[in-house]
Amino acid sequence: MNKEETRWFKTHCSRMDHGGCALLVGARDNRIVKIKGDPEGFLNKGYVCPKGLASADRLTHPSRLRSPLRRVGNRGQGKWERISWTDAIEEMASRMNGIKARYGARSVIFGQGMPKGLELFGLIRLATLFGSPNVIAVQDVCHAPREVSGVHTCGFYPVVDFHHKSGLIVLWGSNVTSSNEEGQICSLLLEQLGKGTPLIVVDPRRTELAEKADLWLQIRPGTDHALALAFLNVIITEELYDKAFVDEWTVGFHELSSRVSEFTPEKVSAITWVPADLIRDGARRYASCRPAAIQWGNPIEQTVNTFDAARAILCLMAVCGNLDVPGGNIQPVDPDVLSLARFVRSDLLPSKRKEMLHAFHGAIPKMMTVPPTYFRKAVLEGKPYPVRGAYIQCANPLLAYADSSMTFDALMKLDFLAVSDIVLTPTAALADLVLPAATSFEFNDIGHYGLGHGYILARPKVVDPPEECWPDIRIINELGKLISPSEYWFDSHEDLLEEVLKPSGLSFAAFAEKGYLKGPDRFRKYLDAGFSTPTGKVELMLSQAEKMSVPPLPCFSGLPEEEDPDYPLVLTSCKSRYYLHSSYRWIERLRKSRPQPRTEIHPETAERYGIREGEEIVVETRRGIITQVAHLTPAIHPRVVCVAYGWWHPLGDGQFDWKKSNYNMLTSAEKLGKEFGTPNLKGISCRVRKA
Ligand SMILES: Nc1nc2c(c(=O)[nH]1)N[C@H]1C(S)=C(S)[C@@H](COP(=O)(O)OP(=O)(O)OC[C@H]3O[C@@H](n4cnc5c(=O)[nH]c(N)nc54)[C@H](O)[C@@H]3O)O[C@H]1N2
Ligand SMILES: Nc1nc2c(c(=O)[nH]1)N[C@H]1C(S)=C(S)[C@@H](COP(=O)(O)OP(=O)(O)OC[C@H]3O[C@@H](n4cnc5c(=O)[nH]c(N)nc54)[C@H](O)[C@@H]3O)O[C@H]1N2
Ligand code: SF4
Ligand SMILES: [Mo]
Repeated sequence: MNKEETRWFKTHCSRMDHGGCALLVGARDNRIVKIKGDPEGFLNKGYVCPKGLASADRLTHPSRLRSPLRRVGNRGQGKWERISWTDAIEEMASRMNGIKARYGARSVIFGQGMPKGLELFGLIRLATLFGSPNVIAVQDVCHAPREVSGVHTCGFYPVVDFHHKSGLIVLWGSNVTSSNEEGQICSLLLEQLGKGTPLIVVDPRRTELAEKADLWLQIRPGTDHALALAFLNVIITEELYDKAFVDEWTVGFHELSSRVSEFTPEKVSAITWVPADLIRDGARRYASCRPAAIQWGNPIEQTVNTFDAARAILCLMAVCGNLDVPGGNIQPVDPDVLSLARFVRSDLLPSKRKEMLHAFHGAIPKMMTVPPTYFRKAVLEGKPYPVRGAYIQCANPLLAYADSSMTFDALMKLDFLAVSDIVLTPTAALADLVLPAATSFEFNDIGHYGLGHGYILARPKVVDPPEECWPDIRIINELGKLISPSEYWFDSHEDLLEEVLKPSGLSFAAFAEKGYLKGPDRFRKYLDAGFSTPTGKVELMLSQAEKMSVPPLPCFSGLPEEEDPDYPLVLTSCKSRYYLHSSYRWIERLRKSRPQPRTEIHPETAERYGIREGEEIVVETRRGIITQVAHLTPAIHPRVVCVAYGWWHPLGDGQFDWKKSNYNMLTSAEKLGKEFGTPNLKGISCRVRKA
């Protein structure tokens, strides 16, 4: 029999992180046979990481869900029957409509994990049209703090402009060679470093990039807000700031100056463990090498003090004149596509802002998705109103939300839970209905829409999905017709893509041909229209702070948790190069690279506790206990342990041992940062011992 020739497709990687690498994908007989980085890639220039190379393994994996499943035993018992898509969608619709009739639409929530493509915005549209203000997402610990604080401070979310040369780059709790943040940015960073751009790294671990850095500040986890205040102290005391910009374009400089005056490098050194002379050195370099760019990562938004951390770093960018300048932290201009507001149709639910669960907890305005803790509280306590049903897509909350036991209790208590995923996860195992999703390479999608980076990426399909696997956007479109006014939905879900692209004048096919669409490069836009804040200037001191009931100036109000002699070590985590959060531990190629959950621990500390390389250890906080495997490394501070996050055991049966090695068994959702409902994921007191 004649075998088909390999055909090559140009598309973008997706669902292995935020996506970003342009790929050349070879396929034959509806199977992907080869993946290569595309040298013409706008962001990656040929680069592809181990996850990208393994990404096709998902499609043909035996663990993959291949038909809708209905629970037949007790919840979580693992007994299922296969049902048709028609039955699945009808059952979902009738359960969701039933809860709506009894308790109101807001008692049904729509949940999403890390945004993967157009499906997040489709889900928000679905929730809105159904009448529920509650889309639950993980933004409390991922991006809302920096984005929303940015909007209130300077009118936008300042992202690094890696496309123009910077005078200096600071990686502040960001490790872009492992966790390629919001698209593939490590190639662009490495290119800059190759051209001699100096680098500062703020990280408790000596990462590969810290090795290359001109200055490495080994910070105590959870004290980034203090460090940023000390940077401001040095820059203001030594008058290194951009006087012209500060005079003309900021408000509250005087107040900020008095606020930071107490945060001397000496005082902050005691808090952060960074030597005072290194703090001075870092601050001076940041202020003098303009334009300087700060690539900020998750750690600044994973403690209860995240608002202070984000605000202090924003003030730093502003006073040094690094906002919206080429090579600094910019407000990218989006290409001409449908606006997010139009796509999600928030105009059709005017009560949304007041009705969202977090509005009852005093969250900051413009926080558009609900922090997971408030969702779980509403389920468990019925406050501020009951939540009884949930549809969750692209997420594994049992592993990804702080306090996994609380998540378990909440999911078990729901009247109805439907989950779409590509394999049965610990979360999906608790559902009433499990829907088999199609995944990357199996349908047309648009990447980076709505992420604020000024470009969108084409992800044309390469192969057909298994017969009964549906793209999330198709599930949404079909469910939408049954639970909301059908005129807002389409004959084919692909029409949603055409809607997004319409203003650009391109069809999806033409867009795919181009590969990406980018807005024009325009900088210092404030010169024309001012900053989009109430005062038209960068608000170092927030003019509406009282109204929003948030602190007007950044401050240091303490460590994330008080010190505790019973738990002498400080816990943190980082993302693994080989996995995405809790995803893909079932892919053999990736498991081979990192077969076990590894806790990084300093050799001196290990010796003190009699722990050897590769041994099983117990990590314990006041909240919980887990087991991982010790990895001894001098690259970490002796008082810090970096515990692998996202681990469950796909080869285990039933519920996949989701408690055993799961970092979020160690975290708590009791103490929260008020602005974003953020729990402490970092800087937690802990102890270790041999298992
Ligand atoms: N302790 C701690 N907790 C954290 C973090 C941390 O650093 N520490 N990080 C936080 C951050 S930054 C984030 S973004 C969240 C991430 O939270 P989640 O996004 O919930 O994390 P994942 O574990 O990646 O779960 C994603 C799920 O989507 C499934 N999936 C993949 N592709 C598709 C698809 O096309 N369709 C469908 N329906 N499903 C698909 C995967 O199989 C996986 O089960 O976690 C947060 N939680
Ligand atoms: N391979 C891979 N890539 C990913 C992801 C993934 O799960 N795996 N997730 C994606 C998602 S959703 C996101 S949001 C991004 C997140 O990517 P990042 O923002 O880079 O987040 P992390 O990898 O959690 O942490 C980055 C660095 O912060 C350091 N760190 C730990 N605690 C602290 C602290 O308290 N302060 C400071 N300054 N540094 C600290 C860690 O040692 C680590 O080197 O990555 C995306 N890309
Ligand atoms: S860095 Fe991200 S986008 Fe690039 S290949 Fe890896 S997973 Fe895909
Ligand atoms: Mo994230």
